[in-house]
Amino acid sequence: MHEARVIQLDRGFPLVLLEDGRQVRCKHATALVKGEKVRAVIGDKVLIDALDEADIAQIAEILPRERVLVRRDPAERSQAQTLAANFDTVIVAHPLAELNLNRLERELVLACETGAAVVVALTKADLADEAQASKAAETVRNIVGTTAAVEVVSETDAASIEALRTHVPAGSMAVLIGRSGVGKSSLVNMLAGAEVQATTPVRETDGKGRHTTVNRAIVPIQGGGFVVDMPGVRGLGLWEAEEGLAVAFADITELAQDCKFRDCKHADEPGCAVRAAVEAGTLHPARLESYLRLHNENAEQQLKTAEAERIRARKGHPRRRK
Ligand SMILES: Nc1nc2c(ncn2[C@@H]2O[C@H](COP(=O)(O)OP(=O)(O)OP(=O)(O)O)[C@@H](O)[C@H]2O)c(=O)[nH]1
Ligand SMILES: [Mg+2]
Ligand SMILES: [Zn+2]
Repeated sequence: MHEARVIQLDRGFPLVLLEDGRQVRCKHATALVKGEKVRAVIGDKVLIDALDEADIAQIAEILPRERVLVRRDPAERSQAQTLAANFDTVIVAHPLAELNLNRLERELVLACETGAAVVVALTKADLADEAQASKAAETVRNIVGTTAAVEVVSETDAASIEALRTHVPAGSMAVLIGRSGVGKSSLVNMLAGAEVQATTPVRETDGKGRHTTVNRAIVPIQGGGFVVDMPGVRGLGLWEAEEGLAVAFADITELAQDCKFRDCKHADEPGCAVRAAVEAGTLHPARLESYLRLHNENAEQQLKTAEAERIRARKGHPRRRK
C-alpha cells in the first residue's frame, strides 16, 4: 500500500500523486464504491494498491478527511455531495460589479461550515469605476465582518493578485468557489504565473459563464501554495450547515443571545433582540431575511435527511455517512 493524494478529477480515472513524485491513474476498489458509493474527491489522501500492467492503480482506502466542502447533492435532495477535501482556505470569488448578496451569503455559509480560513475575492474590479468599487467593497466588508478577509482583485492589477497570494502561503491549499464566469480560472492562472487553466469570455447575450472548467485539479502556484480551481457551481444547497450559519451570520448569532427565548425564531416572539435591532436600524432587514431563508433551508434539509435515514433503517440499510 502507498499513500497518495488525489490531484486531478476529470471524466477519466482519478489522478493521484505518490510520495515518490509519480502520478498514476486509479480506479476505486469495488469494496469502496458498492453500497455507500464512497468516491475519492479532489484533495483526498488515499491508500493505493500496486499498479497493474495497464498502469492503473487501485484506491483501496480513503483516509479520514480533515476538512470537507459539502453541498446538498443537486440530484438527490437528501444526500450530501463532497466537493473537495483537506484544504486550508476557501476563496469565494464574486464579481465586484455584479454583487449578488444573497448568493454571497450562501457561499459564505458553505465556506464557513468547512472551518477553513475564508477569503472573499471581489473579481474583475477593472469593470467598475472607483466609486462603485469602493462602495461594493464596503457593502461586502459589512456583511463579512470579521469572518473572512476581503480582497478586491483584477487581472489588470498585479498587486491585487499578490495580496490574494498572501492568503495561500507555501504548503497550504485553497479551493476557489463561485459562479461560472466570475474569473476563478483567470485567478488561478495569475497565481500560477502561467496559463494552466482554460478560460472563456462570458456570453454576451446573458452575461453568464459557460462552465469552462469541468475538471478539478490541484494547481501549484508561485510562492509554494496550491489552489483547486472548482467548476462554477450554480446550485449551492446547504448541508448540515448550522455551524456555518452561526459563523457567517455572527452578527445575528450574537444578537440572538439576548433574545428572551433560547429557541427564538426572530419572528414575532416577545423580547426578540434580533427584531429589536432591525427596528433600531442597526441590523439591515435584508440581512435578517437572508439569514432566516438559509436557516429554514438548512432545517428543512435536516428534517428530510432524518426522514430518509428512518426509511433506510426500516429497510435495514446502514446509515449513510457525510
Ligand atoms: N475585465 C476583466 N475580465 C476578467 C477578469 N478576470 C477574468 N475575466 C474574464 O472573465 C471571463 C471568465 O473567466 P474565467 O476565469 O474563465 O471564469 P471561471 O470562474 O473560471 O468560469 P467557469 O470555469 O465557467 O466556472 C474570461 O473572459 C476572463 O478573461 C478581470 O479581472 N477583469
Ligand atoms: Mg474556470
Ligand atoms: Zn429573537
